[in-house]
Amino acid sequence: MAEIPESHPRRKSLISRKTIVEATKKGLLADSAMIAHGRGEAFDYLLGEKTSQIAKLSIKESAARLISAKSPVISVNGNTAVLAGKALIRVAAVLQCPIEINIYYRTKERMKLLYDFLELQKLNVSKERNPDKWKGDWGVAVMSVRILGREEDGRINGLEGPRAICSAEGIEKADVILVPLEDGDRCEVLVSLGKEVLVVDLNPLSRSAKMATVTIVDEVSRMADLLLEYVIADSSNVTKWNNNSALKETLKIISNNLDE
Ligand code: PTJ
Repeated sequence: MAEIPESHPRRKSLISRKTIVEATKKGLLADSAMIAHGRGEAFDYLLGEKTSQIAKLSIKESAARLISAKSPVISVNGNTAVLAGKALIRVAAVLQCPIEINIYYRTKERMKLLYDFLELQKLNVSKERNPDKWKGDWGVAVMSVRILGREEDGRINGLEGPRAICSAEGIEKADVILVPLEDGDRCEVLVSLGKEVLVVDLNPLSRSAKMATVTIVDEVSRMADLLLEYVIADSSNVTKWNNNSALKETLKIISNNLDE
C-alpha cells in the first residue's frame, strides 16, 4: 500500500484503514470487520472526528469505575485489538487488570492469532518509557497483565452458544467490564447479571450504546489514549451517571454540526 503523506488531511483515518486491511490479510479479524469499521467511520465523520466534551466526561466516569472496581476487566475483539491493543495494554498495566479476548465470530485460529498478537504488543509496550506522570517499574507492570480468553472456562449465564463462552477469571468474575464494540444482546445480559458495562461505540443509537451503564461515543483508539491519562490521574470519583442524557447530548452534537 502506498505511503500516506504527513500532510494528508485524513491521514489518521487512512492509517486506521490500512491497519484494518493488513490485519484482515493476517486472519486476525472477522469477515465483517471492514463493514463495522466503515460504519464507525461514518459516525465519526458526523461527530467531527474528535472527542467531544460529553465523550471526555464518559471516559472520566469509566476511569473512575474501573479504578473503584473489585475485579475490572478489559474485553477486546478483533477490531479493538488491532486499533487500540497497545493503548489498552497500557491502561491494563496501570490498573493491574486482565485483558480478555472475547470475539463475536469465535474460531480457535482467530483466538490464537489474537493472543499471539497481544502478547507481542505487550512485549513492545513493556520496553516503552513510563507513561507521563506514572511512577513505578513499567516493564514489570506491563508484563504482569494477563491476556485471558483461551481458557474458555467461564460462561455468561443467559446467553446460548459460543457467545456465552468467556474466561472465569475475566468477564465471569468481573464487576466492571470495558467492552469496546460490543453486541447489544451480550451487553444487555451482562448488565442484567449486575455487572457495570462500559461500552465504546461510535453509534450513539446502537443497542449496546443504549443498554450500557456508561457509553463512550468515541473512536476506540482516541478514547484509549485519554483513558490512560485519566486512570493515571486516579480520578476515582464515581457519579450517578445518566447514560440516556449523555446519549442525547451526543445526538445534539451531530445536529449542531450542521450549523457550523
Ligand atoms: O472480532 P469480532 O469477531 O468480535 O467481530 C468484531 C465486529 C466489530 C466485526 C463485530 O462485533 C460486529 O459485527 O460489530 P457491529 O455489530 O458491526 O458493531 C460495531 C459497532 O462498533 C458499530 O456500531 C460501529 O459504529 C462501532 N465502531 C466501529 N469501529 C469503531 C466503532 N466504535 C468505536 N471505534 C471504532 N474504531
